[in-house]
This record gives sequence, C-alpha cells and structure tokens, in this order.
Amino acid sequence: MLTTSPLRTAVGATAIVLLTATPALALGPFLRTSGPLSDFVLGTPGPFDGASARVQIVESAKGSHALLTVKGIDPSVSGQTFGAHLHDGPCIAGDGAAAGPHYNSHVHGQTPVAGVSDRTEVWLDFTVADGAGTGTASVPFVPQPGNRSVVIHALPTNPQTGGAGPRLACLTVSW
Ligand SMILES: [Cu+2]
Repeated sequence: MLTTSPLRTAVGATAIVLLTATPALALGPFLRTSGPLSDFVLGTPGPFDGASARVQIVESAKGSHALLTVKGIDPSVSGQTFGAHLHDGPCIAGDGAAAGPHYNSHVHGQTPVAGVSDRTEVWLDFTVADGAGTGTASVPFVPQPGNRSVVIHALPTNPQTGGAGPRLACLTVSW
C-alpha cells in the first residue's frame, strides 16, 4: 500500500510579535469648531439668543480634554451657572430632542463601569461673567466621531443624575 506524507507547513513555528499601534502619539486637537448657537426655544427670548460658542477637544495621554467657550450671553444672567454637555445626536434648531442623550463612554463600550458622572460623560458647565462663560472637562476616554452637539441647559448639572433642566441652545460638533 502506497502512503504519502502529509504536507507540513511551517505555520506555528514563528513567533509573531505584535506591534500594536501606540495610542496617543498624535496628541492634539481632533475637534475645533465655533459658530453661532442654535436656539432650541424658537420665538421665545432667551439668554443665548445671538450668542456664539467655540468647542475644542484634545486627545491627552489619559483620555481627552474638552473646552467650551460661550460669548455674547445676555448680561441679565451674569453669575448664573448653566449645564452643558456633549450629546450623541446632532444640533438642530427648534428640536432639543434631536440631540439625543449625553455621550456616555460606557454606552459606547469604552469604559467598563456603567453610570452617569463627569468620568463617563463630558460635562462643560460654565458660569456667566461679562457675557461669557468657559467650561472644561477632562475624561478618561476619547469620544468617538459622529455628528454630535454640545447642548446648553437652563440649570447646572446635577452630579447624581446628569440632568440640567430644559435644553436651551446647541452647537454642532462633528468630526
Ligand atoms: Cu445635556
């Protein structure tokens, strides 16, 4: 009876060194945008009518830093603090619901721990002085690209629930 040796391949004998992509080599802004705020409450005067905003998000060694600057705010709300967050959905004037929920890193599968906090979401609350306000956030994740928005609310962010009252205005942040 004729027998043949099976062909043998060398697969498996070679150690494979995985050179994974080193994260965060390209530290720098991946989002920088500015423009007039879009009003959610059309036809009703509000403190952000005519205001404009600038948003920058920069990748850091441990996640990302976000910066929100708002200008042209009605002086009548000087001293007040307004909640502001990165939301999943787009910024559409007159349609606060379109902005969807807060961008949450757990929901996006980026962090293991579920919950609502300034570690899982990008909270950019600011206090108005001289018609302007600045909010900053540092989070241990990098928000994933999308057609998103920064939404300004009527109240400061509740640290337990993330709620901040009615949605007043938004800026498109898309990258
Ligand atoms: Cu919000």
